Amino acid sequence: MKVYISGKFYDKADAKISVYDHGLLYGDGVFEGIRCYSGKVFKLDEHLDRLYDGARHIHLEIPLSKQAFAEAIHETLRINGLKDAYIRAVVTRGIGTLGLDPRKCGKPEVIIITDSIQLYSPETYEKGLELATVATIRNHPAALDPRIKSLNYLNNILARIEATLCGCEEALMLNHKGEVAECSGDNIFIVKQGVLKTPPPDAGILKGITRGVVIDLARQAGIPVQEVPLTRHDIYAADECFLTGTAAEIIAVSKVDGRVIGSGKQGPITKLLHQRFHELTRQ
Ligand code: PXG
Repeated sequence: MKVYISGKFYDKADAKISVYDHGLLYGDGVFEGIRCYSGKVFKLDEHLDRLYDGARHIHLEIPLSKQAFAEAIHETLRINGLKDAYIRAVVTRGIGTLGLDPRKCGKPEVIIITDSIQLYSPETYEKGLELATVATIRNHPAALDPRIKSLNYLNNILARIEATLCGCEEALMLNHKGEVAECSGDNIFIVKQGVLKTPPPDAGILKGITRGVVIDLARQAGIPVQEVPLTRHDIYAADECFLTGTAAEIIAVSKVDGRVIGSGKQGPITKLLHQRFHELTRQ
């Protein structure tokens, strides 16, 4: 497997970044997780828009146009002979000094890794995922806006550790207002009386690309969709609950904090959206 680093391709074993890179020293950078289905990169423009918006926010100038970035992704897939893949695009601040000042860094590094990803077992997709609400709240948007997919994922990792300690595979994270935000690496949806509901972007969440696709698919299927603040009560009392993300795609939630959600199995609307998503990506 070849890895792209700033215009050159390296074997996986030789694909290395300096220990002085502020991406490593401070988590200073942005990234994307993207999927390629049957040779077509899924929602590439949306992923690049989010990457470049995040870079703007952190005052990081990506040394490639969006078009050149897209070409680099396609070239990496081509060199590795991949048609179905998970793509990790990373832009770091670059090599700097042992001080925070990003002005002391040289050129940002652009990294493109192509590989595969399987977050959950087929059995978990079948049975549904168990969540635990964790004490670690999602980053306050005024501190580090969750809309930036930054290289600093400690907030999410801490949440994941807490979930694991509770015997669950995913964490339900609340925001600073105590409302439901999202999971450590996925957005959350519920169905209540035929209405699909998910927290709005200003609840302090990553505005997931899969989330957007699922909202579109639901509207096309005539399912009413509401982007509204949700509480834990809404989750516990939901008829259905599922998560969305590039890696997980759509996965049903069977239990939250020990409460069985709906029937405890993948509900009819989750199933329909899962099928539509599959048709869209595997057509
Ligand atoms: N919330 C958070 C915090 C995320 O990190 C999502 C929601 C879903 O967004 P997308 O755009 O993917 O629908 C994410 C994305 C991994 C992995 O390695 C995690 C994500 C994406 C790809 C891989 O666990 N999270």
